[in-house]
Amino acid sequence: MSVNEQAVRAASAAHPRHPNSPATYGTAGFRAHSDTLDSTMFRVGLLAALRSKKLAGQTIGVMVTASHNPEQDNGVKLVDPHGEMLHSSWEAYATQLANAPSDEALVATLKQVVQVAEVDLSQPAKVVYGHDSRPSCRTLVRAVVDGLTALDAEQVNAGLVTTPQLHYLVRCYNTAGTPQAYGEPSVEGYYQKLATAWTTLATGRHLLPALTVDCANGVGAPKLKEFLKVVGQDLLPVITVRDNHTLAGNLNMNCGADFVKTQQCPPRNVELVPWQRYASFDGDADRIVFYYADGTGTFHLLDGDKIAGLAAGFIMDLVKDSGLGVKVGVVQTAYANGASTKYLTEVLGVPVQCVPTGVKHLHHAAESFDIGVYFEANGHGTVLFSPSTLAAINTHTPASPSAAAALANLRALVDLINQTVGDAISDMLLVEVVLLHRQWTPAQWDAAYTDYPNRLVKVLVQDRHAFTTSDAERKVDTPAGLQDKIDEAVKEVVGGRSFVRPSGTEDCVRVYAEAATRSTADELANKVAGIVHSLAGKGPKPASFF
Ligand code: G16
Repeated sequence: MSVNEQAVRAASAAHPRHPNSPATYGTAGFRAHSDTLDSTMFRVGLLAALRSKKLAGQTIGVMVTASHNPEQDNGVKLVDPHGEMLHSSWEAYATQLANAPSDEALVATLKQVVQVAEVDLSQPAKVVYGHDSRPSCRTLVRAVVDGLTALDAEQVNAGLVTTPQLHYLVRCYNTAGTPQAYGEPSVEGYYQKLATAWTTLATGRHLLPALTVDCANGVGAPKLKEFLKVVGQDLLPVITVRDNHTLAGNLNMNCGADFVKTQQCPPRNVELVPWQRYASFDGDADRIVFYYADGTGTFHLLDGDKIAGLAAGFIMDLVKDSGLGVKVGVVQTAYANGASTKYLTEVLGVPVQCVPTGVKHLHHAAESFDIGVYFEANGHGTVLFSPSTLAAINTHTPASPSAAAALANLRALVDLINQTVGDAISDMLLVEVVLLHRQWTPAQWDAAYTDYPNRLVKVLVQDRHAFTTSDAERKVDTPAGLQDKIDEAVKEVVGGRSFVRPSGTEDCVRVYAEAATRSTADELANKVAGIVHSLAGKGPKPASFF
């Protein structure tokens, strides 16, 4: 069987390539200004159909979202059968298809991909697609559908969903009716699974004061509210703010996890009541960070690193108490605060692995542990239980009533955690369970260790692809000479650490710096940003980078 060239050519003609359409499938798929994405979406639809055919008709996911990016941007990424990110070997095909300069070239590239990837076109294809709350989604989703239709893929429209809900659905479709069945393949099934697990873990405990959640004015707002209706406010008191996902210009604007993490302050116009718990989702609800103000009004961030420490410590206690002989490991990136890595290795005694930015890298590394906890400092992460650990959790015979209780909690935790990808709703529940069981205030959680002061800066450059890195992004290889200059700057600062890497989701280079004091961390960040700017920057050098 061969590609229906006429159908593809005709469909492609309705989705001409924009000269500025994104060139590479990056950290989280394609991302760019929404006006440039129509042809990219159509071509991703084609690729999703091919990917499903390659995998003998297993369901593939397509999520239309630009997550933390501003509202005018959009993006798209593919989800593989177990709910994980598209296998990296197929990213190049996505890039090739997106760059084909004409309808004719697209047909030729498509045929080439079919040949090189050895896709059997006679296989069926099934794709589930969803989108976040961006106004551009409506038309862009239609382009995806046109791509799927051109290759006769069976389609399931998940509609408005959070990114992790789409990942969940993909895994559910592919495991339905097997011993690994992940759950009901519906958003209601997702809510039921999480609510049941939460009820098991929370019943009979003293409730904590309500958690206030900033929904970034994104899809997380309606979805969190739907979930709260299922679980019941009496068992999970939550107040939502920044929860208007339909008002133009609102999404991620001065709020949300990315704003709070990078600005190190609460969402604009949210007054923090001292010692109360707050959390912020990002635009597609796959990230979460927590925070609170102390008695002097000082802001304290509890980011992905703090979540990793909290979760790892709790799970290690449950493993020990239940008598299960399995090991916990943690995966971080270069952005992890040095103090968090020290806490994990020296206080918790847990092995820590450092990998490049991007969920696919963390997820993959976490799979090598019995229980792998992975979190990026920006609040993206989850916990993975290996198949043998799941089997042990299900079959282990506890030696005492307290071991039985720990085991029951571990079993519920397996269902509470979305193991396909980082999930703001599920991670919110994970943190809340630990705080509930420990009866901890946010300050008690925060007391585990004190972050080294740090700063993250964006630098606009001529060509971010000119920046290449190694050693899990801790060293920059090109432009030549840059690393030596960074090393010199770092040497001058007590406790200094800094690295530079190209963003995979925005057109910029990111500079991270940490040091012993706030002022030296800021100085170091500014200095390294200045070095990058003078070497490869675009536009006038900003007076200050933050
Ligand atoms: C995506 C990725 C994350 C990554 C973030 C920033 O998150 O899924 O793994 O940390 O982008 O990436 P970069 O620094 O390369 O721009 P999200 O929440 O935007 O989908």
